[in-house]
Amino acid sequence: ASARKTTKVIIVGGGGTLGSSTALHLIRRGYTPSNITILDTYPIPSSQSAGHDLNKIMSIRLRTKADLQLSLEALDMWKHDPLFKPFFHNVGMFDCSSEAENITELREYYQALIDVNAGLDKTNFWLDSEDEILSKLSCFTKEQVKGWKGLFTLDGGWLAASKAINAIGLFAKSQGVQFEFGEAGTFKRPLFADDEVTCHGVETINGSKYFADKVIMAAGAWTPTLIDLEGQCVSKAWVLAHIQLTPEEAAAYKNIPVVYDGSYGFFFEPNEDGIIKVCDEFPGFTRFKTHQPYGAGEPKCISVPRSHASHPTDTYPDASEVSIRKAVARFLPGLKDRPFVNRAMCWCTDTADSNLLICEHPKWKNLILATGDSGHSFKMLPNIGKHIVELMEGTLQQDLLNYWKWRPGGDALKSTRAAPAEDLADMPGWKHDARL
Ligand code: FSA
Repeated sequence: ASARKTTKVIIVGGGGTLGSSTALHLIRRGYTPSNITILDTYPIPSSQSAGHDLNKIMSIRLRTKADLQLSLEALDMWKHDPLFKPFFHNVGMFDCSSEAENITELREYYQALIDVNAGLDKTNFWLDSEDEILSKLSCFTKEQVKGWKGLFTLDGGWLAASKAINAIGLFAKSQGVQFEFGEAGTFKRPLFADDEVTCHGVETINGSKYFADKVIMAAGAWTPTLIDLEGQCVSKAWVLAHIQLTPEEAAAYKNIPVVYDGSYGFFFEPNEDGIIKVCDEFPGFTRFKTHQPYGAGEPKCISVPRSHASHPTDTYPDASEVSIRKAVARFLPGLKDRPFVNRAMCWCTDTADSNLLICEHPKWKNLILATGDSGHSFKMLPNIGKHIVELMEGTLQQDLLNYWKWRPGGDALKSTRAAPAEDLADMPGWKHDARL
């Protein structure tokens, strides 16, 4: 406990999901807030973080072995923790399809949820007919959902993502956490003690130096561009569009569950301003460049994110417009020709096996990596930081240590997805200002 009072921690990317959660759990565990420094290019909630979004999906997933424990812990905190509760819209989620193969997979997934013996039979239901679907999703017509089947869960819904990170930021500020943004908060390189092995700080691009006992690299999709991760993470963009509804239209969609169909995409209940977010589903877009992250002996071919925050005229590829329109036609046929009021890309970073990468760097003591979200980590905002702090303190449970360890090899370009990511260089339409 006394070590907690005096240990200084720097969180690189502290304005995003994993970083802000770490700051919160350091405070909750008794670390002295003024010994915690959050560095980020943008103020918390960092506008280039994937978590800087209207909404993200909450549901229990079983993609990796850690998912069940982590999503149950998260669900409990989204429901009960006073800091997080206001941001969980527990409207349910409908995972559906009308294609035989996908329906079989969904059924297996439903069965797997029941088989984990966590009482999920009380909150998960198989909807097998149009009438059963309409009883949960009044926004659809019977004609529209012909042949659809799927899994309806009460354990899901949407998270007001950016607002939840903002709440952590406000709490951290009120407690006295230190913040540095802009050039003063943008990582340049780690700093080492005389042994050249013990990391004891960070230099940022304006030349400022910050010193600490532990440095946590939680820069999300930017992490592999900052520190050489030996190909373990490949950063990819996913895309989103917003539709503005009138208040009357929005009222018709109030409290509807998140609807997700892997062949089309997904959409969310309109927010308080009547904005519906619609996404397609695909294996992501890379942006490979020659780039030399810290620790690499020479420049490498690395997928380097380019944020909407730094490049506000960027949108998404023409191909995404087609597939998002297809999702709108499927889910919201009445809005099929409605203009999009916002189009953007959002950057995540995949590992080969979709497990997070949360470990001490094998070469450098006290430099801790917390990245490899694999596109499914926002839902763990309330609890992931607890495990990052446990890793830092050497008390992380053995199975999580093992899933999240340093593990070069494997194919993070494809990851566990249907196909490898395509590169933005081959996808016209997203870049609108040649000067940027
Ligand atoms: O089930 C989920 O929690 C969906 S995460 C949303 C998403 O856009 C993915 O659909 C996409 O494949 C990528 O992982 C980014 O996140």
